[in-house]
Amino acid sequence: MVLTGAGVSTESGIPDFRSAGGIWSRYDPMEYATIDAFRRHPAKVWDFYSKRLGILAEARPNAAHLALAELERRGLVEAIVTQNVDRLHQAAGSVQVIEVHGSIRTASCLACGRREPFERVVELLPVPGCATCGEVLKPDVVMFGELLPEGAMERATELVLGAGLVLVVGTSLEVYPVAGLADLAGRLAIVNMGQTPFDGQAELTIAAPAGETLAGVVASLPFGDED
Ligand code: BV8
Repeated sequence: MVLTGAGVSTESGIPDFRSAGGIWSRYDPMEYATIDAFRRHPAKVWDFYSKRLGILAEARPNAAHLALAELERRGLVEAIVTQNVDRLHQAAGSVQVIEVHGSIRTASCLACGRREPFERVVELLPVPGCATCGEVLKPDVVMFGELLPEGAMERATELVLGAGLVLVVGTSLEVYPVAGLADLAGRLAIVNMGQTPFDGQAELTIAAPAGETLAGVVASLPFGDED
């Protein structure tokens, strides 16, 4: 099974969070990515997200996303657990994708639960309001201090415990509870430019770009997709 983060999408032009020049170097997550910050200043948080929505809407899957989809097609990858909200794994053709930090696909009303699709949310910017009760809609991403989607961690834990290999790609493994999954891995391999707190537990670490590395993995497989 594969656990991915923002580093798998940087080659699609989406900045990550904690690298030099990453999103958190320009925006304080306590001011823009916590549920309390959203409740206090929804317009400010929506301004932050509307900038990201613009970038995410234009982004296309890169060689890393495509390689992971190919590995799933060949039966070598059972599923991807992603912290990304950008939908690029699905756009690359991956089927089994668990979005543990939600997605930008929809936004919901915290008061009455009404849900609006991405395209409608964009029309309602700068501060999308609920057509049912007038409250401000919240992007369906998991903000700091918010619980993860129902069942997501259970499914992710099941996949980690059942996997012959846990392959981590493009995440600093600093955000919980997801980072804790690496602790449960039997065999662990990490493809990540930067260091992670779990490198010492990994059987293999490759500090190289995810695109060329995973494309290289597919190219080096002993058998093609005809088998
Ligand atoms: C929760 C929103 C219950 C979506 C995000 C236990 C200990 C300590 C703290 C906590 C704990 N339990 C809970 C917490 C608090 C908190 C937390 O973990 N804080 C951390 C920062 C200390 N966790 C939570 O709040 C979680 N909720 O626990 O609820 C609860 C409730 C109340 C009170 C307590 C608990 C919710 C966490 C989710 C938060 N939402 N984002 C969005 O806007 O996208 S998190 C944010 O960070 C992103 O979603 C992202 O997914 C996540 C992880 O970041 P990464 O993906 O790893 O990105 P990063 O930039 O860090 O790393 C990228 C890596 O890729 C780098 O290393 C880089 O070198 C590498 N790279 C870059 N390019 C490439 C590459 N590698 C290869 N190739 C490349 N081309």
